[in-house]
Amino acid sequence: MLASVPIRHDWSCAEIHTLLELPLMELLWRAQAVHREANPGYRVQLASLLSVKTGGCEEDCAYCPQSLHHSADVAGRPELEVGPVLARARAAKAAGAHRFCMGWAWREIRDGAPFEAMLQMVRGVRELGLEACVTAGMLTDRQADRLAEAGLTSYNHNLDTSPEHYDRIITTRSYQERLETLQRVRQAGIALCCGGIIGMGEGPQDRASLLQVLANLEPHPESVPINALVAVEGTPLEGQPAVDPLELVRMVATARILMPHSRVRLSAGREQLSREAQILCLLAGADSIFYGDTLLTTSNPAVEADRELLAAAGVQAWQEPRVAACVGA
Ligand code: SAM
Ligand code: DTB
Ligand code: SF4
Repeated sequence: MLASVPIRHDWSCAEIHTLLELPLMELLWRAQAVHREANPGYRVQLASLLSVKTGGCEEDCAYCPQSLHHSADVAGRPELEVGPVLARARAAKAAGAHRFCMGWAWREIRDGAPFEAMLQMVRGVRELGLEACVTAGMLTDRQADRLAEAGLTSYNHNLDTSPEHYDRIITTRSYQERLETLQRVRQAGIALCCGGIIGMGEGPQDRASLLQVLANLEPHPESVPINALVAVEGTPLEGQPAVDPLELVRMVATARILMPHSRVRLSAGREQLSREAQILCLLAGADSIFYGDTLLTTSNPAVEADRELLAAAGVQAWQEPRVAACVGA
């Protein structure tokens, strides 16, 4: 527990909005104070991402190139089997990754052979000594329990945006269903990875409202991915203007202040950021990135570029599970 940073779950939207709009130097100063205490070495977790089941998803998420509803749908890619997935996990580990995240373009987890394969993948990734994360939509209590038994470290399920802006982005699943999924994950004892996306036409109040829902979850999600929209051609959001990098810095800094112990992951959209903007995000409190040249379907900076980025920033990657490295913290 941090000595001087209170952990709160009662943030008001107005308080968060005020933080988001502080003069940048003041916001960075406050975020730094929290970040330096929580993570004095500025160490960064490298998480590699692999799409196991790509495209053909029945949900209509307006940002997503994997939705059946959009002409961007990247259909026709075969679902990956256990062997090739574990080979990719081994390669990610050899390249220095600490967590291996696997994605399924599903509305919800399906029982049967694909779920049994998912469990084998989780076991295999854990046996390699990596943290394992799955993102595959909604799940049942039983599926959450079985994932926990298989050793799953974390389940990613994003809120994506504010409750107020949500209906303009997704109509096939409700905000409430997302919150219930998060609850199921928690009840099974799996760590939560939950965040959102900026750049989808939301206003400053929406960003504050998304952060309010996240920060008022008790406990806070263990990791909070902050994505900038990757505006993919053929999705309804293809024409959205690029996010101002300083807006992303503000989002990261505010998330850090609100959720001092959470891993704040600088996620999609890094390819559009300069090296300097990424370093500002690290300074503002980001302590994790996706590592490897693809996200799920879109590209991400090359491994070599990220090694150079971390070297330029003078920060190190986690090599061991964080609990072991932080005993007593
Ligand atoms: N189908 C599952 C689900 O929706 O939870 C798992 C995969 S889904 C692609 C995981 C997350 O990726 C989404 O919730 C969204 O936050 C993020 N994402 C997808 N497409 C994106 C894009 N074009 N730009 C930024 N983030 C994106
Ligand atoms: C998250 O918040 N962002 C990642 C991960 N969790 C699953 C996904 C980003 C996807 C970007 C678009 C794509 O590559 O398809
Ligand atoms: Fe499907 Fe997930 Fe994409 Fe939504 S974000 S369309 S649920 S793969």
